Amino acid sequence: MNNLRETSLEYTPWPSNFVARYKSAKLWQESILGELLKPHLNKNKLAIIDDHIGWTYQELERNSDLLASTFLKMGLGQGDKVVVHLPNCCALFELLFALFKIGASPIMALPTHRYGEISYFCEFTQAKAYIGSAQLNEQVNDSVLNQLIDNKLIKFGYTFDFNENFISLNHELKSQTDDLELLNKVKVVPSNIALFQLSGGTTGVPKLIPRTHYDYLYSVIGSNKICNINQNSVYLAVLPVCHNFPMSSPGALGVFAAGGTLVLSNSGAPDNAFSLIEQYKVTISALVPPLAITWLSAFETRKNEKNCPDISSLQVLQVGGAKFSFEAAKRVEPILGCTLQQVFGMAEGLVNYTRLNDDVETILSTQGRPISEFDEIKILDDDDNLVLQGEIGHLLTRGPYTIRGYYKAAEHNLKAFTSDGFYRTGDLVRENENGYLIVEGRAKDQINKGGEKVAAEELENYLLSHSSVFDAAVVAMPDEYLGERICAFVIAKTQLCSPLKSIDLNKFLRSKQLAQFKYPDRFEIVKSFPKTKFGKVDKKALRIQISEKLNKLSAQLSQSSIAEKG
Ligand code: OOB
Repeated sequence: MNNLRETSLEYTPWPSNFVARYKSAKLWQESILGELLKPHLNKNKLAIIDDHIGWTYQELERNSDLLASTFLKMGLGQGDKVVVHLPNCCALFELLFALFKIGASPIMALPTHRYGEISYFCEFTQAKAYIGSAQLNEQVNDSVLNQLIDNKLIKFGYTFDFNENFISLNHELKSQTDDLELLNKVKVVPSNIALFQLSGGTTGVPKLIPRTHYDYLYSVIGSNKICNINQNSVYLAVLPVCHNFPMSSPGALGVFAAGGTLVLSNSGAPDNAFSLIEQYKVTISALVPPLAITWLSAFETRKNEKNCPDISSLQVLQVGGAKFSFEAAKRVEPILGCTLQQVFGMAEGLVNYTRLNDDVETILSTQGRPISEFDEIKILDDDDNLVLQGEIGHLLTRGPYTIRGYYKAAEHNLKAFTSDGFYRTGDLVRENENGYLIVEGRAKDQINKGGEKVAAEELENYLLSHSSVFDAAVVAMPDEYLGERICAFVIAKTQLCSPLKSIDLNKFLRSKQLAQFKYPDRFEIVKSFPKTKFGKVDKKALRIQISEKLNKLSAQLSQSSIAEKG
């Protein structure tokens, strides 16, 4: 087991004057995530519901205590890393609370991640355990676990199924015990890493984001105040709940902090979601823009039907993760009858919200303002000078819940953070006269596929490892539904026996076992790339090139369909 001293060296700490400032302003409390359920234990209140079961606060607390004790007996504890790879289910929270309580840090993998990403997380963090679920996809998860074991990447590995018989991870580990003695001796301090979020990334490999109990709890409590989360709140999570948005903004943890109820589902499909809203009288949910648009269209159609579900309990719909267009934002209140809240956040920290009582114009046309008056914002030009009020520039931020450095990434941190600790978000924004941010674009080399982030460099590296590829450049191409999709421009090596085909590249990438959303939606095999005056690949020109080509193709398509009809 690692000791606390080692654990604390794994992240760039806030300088002591900032620690003092955040503590004296009572932003950072002497509390840990593992204690979040405690104030609500005597209310016999339902804390969490999934497709199979529901647990009260007491049950969730008890199950996670037992699991925590089991882990301690197995030799898992303070400072250990555990890769958590589960769908939205009650057992996920049983697991997370167990890990928080013993001072081990979960790495919050997404259900869509595959062996390619998971093996990297295990290796890079020297994780002791991997916990997946057969329910995610039997073959996939079994094979992830088997490969991790074959390659000796972890000490403990579990996949578990859950249905009426297997509802609790604790059951699966088959070590139910009332002996909480070991657990009672564990002392977890709030400056420790509570969990690792994953960065959407711009580099060859995903970066890990160490979030401490101090900073994460503060962001949750701050979010609760803004979003009016209280014991009557019923939050429906249909996005993968390990992502920072549904986990902490204010998300699942916000609901637990306030004593509300969390409803978990693995499907955001409108019919499923609307019936859950009706059944559990859901008051708030969080979506990415494409899903929000799907809900809007579906409800607009169903509204006048006789058996239209009653979603009148829904007070707030949060939309974030990617830019929500003004046109779509305008439809939320009239169609769904609830308040829209735009959320512009990042797993590294800073989260901006429109406020529930903001005027309509602000709600529809801005991405909100920061949680805290202690969040510092700078908007800079390309030479790191402040832009004039209202002008577009690079967003930098520093504050009580924004990390000071990625985990074990000293070199990258020098670029991603300024010497005085500001994080370079890579987003292009402007600030209106009321301090609200409007996201205008992105300077980072990333594709945002409807909220799912793909680092161009990660895909380029994989493509470059193909024996027939000479060079690769991955860019975003416009998409009506997702906002962006992925286009990979590839130059083949000369003197190949047979021409390089998209299908070969596709097959090759799939052999790397990556998350489905990372696979390019289109390949363009070209002879050369346009270059900037500094000799770098001109990605802007490539983006224009593919966007013009798609426009032409769709014009041709609509002409031929008119001709056919005629
Ligand atoms: C959230 O977190 P990440 O880490 O997956 O992605 C962060 C990036 C931002 O830097 C920005 O580029 C983009 O996603 N983004 C938005 C946005 N919200 C996030 N771009 C435009 N408009 C928005 N509303 O995506 C995240 C974390 C916490 C709360 C909400 C979202």
